Amino acid sequence: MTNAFAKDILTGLRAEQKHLPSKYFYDDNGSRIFQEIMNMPEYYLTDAEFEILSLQCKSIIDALQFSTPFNIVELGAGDGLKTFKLLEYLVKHNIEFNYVPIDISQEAMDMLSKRLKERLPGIHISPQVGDYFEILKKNKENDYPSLLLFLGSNIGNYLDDKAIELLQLFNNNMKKGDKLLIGIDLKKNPIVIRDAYDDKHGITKRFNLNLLLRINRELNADFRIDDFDFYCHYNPITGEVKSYIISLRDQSVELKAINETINFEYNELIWTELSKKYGLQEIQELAENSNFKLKTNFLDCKHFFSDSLWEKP
Ligand code: AVI
Repeated sequence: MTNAFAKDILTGLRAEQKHLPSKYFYDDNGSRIFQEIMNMPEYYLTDAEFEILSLQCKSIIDALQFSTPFNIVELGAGDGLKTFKLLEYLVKHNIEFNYVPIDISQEAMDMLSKRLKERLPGIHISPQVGDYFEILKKNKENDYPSLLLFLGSNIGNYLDDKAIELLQLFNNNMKKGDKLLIGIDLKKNPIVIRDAYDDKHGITKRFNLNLLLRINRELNADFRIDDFDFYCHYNPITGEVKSYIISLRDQSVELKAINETINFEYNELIWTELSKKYGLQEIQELAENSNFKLKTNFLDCKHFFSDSLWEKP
């Protein structure tokens, strides 16, 4: 089997404890549902990070201590909405920089460049579509220093060892003195976190079940969506939100494109996502374990979220 999607889905569904990778949530429909999540008042992460990047842009830029023009390389830029205030500040203050948004979606990059050129005339923007590391490797050759942006608590979707592996890879593709601004969701009142993920509108449930629809479409499968439900749980000690799909009956599902049948027991769980929350001490450890030096944590006024600035020493 050559198709990575088919391979990953099959490995997850054949496992003793079934699981599906959350990176596959984001087909066109899943990306739209994620926009709905980010617009829910309960999903505080978006507003908290927007507040940090709007109100503290001066402090963030001052903390970079770059004396020459620099690159801002945003990993997974999407619609670039969060970054806008930071870019606006730089343009307004005639600070020289080149913005390099990276995303897997060509459409998202075309729209982002068009909008930014309209709203911030004179901005230097070099959008890139493709693999983060290929692009980062090229950027390492660049003479100017770089600020990498990895926002939105994306790091929370990685298991501890995978998070360190990813951050070390970032590190290896950076120059001495380059900075990383990483968005990290903080531990807080567990009720706030529970309400953001186990939302009463059922949007996060739709986000999860959409993955079954994607499997139906791409692997010619016959998941009956009404026979599955959604469950999620926040553990305030470990900081882990874990999301699951539940099989509501004994059933089997055919994946015709790959000639496979998967059996589900009544109440069997499929683990779909980890969304980890960190304490400030854990952020310090994460930075050290991935060979960075933590410079400053920029927090929102409620102390829900941190945009943490790290340096490659
Ligand atoms: C993309 N990622 C940081 C989101 C999160 O909070 O873990 C995805 C998400 N899952 C449920 N709601 C939002």
